[in-house]
Amino acid sequence: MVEVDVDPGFISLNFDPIPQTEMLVRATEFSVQMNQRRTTRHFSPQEVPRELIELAIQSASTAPSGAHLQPWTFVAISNAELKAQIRNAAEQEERRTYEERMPKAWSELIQPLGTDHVKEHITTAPWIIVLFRQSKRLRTNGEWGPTYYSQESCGIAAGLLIAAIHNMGLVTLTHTPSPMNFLRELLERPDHEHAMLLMPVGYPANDAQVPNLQRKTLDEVSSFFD
Ligand code: IYR
Repeated sequence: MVEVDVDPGFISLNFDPIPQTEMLVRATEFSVQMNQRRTTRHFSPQEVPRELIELAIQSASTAPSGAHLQPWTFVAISNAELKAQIRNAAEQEERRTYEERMPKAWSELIQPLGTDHVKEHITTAPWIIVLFRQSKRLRTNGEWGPTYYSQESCGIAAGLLIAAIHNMGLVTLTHTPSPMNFLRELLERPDHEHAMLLMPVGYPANDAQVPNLQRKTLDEVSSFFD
C-alpha cells in the first residue's frame, strides 16, 4: 500500500535571484546580526505578545526534516502556575544533577557559565517554549512507524527558532534540565514525544549579564578545498 494518499507532485521553485553585490551585503549583515546573539540567563518579566511566539514557532517549523515528517511539537507556556510547576520539577532534577550526577570534568567545564540548579528564568520569562521530538508517527494505515533523522530535524528547527527570536529582538536560553521526562507528563504529551529543549523567551533583565566568552574564528571551525 502506498503511504501517501494523493501524490502532491512538483511545483516550480519560484527562485528570485539576488545580484551578487546585494548577496554580499545581506550575508554580511546577517553574519553581524547573528554574531550579536548571546545566551543569557537573566530575563525580564516584561510581557511578550503571543503573536510573536507564534511567528517564531512558525519560522522554526520551516526547518527541513527527514521525509518531511516535521517531527516536532513546540509547547509554549505563559501560564504562571504551570511555569511554577515546571520550575519546581526542573529544579528537583537539576539539584540532583549538579550535586550527584555531574562528573567533575563536566562541572569544571560549565563553571564559567555560572549555572546552578536554581532556574529562575523558568518563572521570570513571560514565555517558555518546550521543544518535543517525535520518535514515532502514526501511519495512514493506523500503525506506528519510526520518524527519520528526528534529532537532526529538531536540532535544525531549534536553530531556526533561536534565530527567529534573536531577529525579533528578544532573547532565549537553551536550557536542558536533565532528565526531562517530567515535561512530557506536565505538558500532557504522548509517549513517543521526547522533550529536547526548554527555552525561556522574553526581554533580557535590565542588568542581564552574559559570560565573557569568545567564539571560535572561521579558521578554527572550517576547512576549505577550493
Ligand atoms: N543541564 C544543566 C547543566 C548544563 C549543562 C551544560 I553542557 C551547559 O552548557 C549548561 C548547563 C542546566 O541546564 O543547568
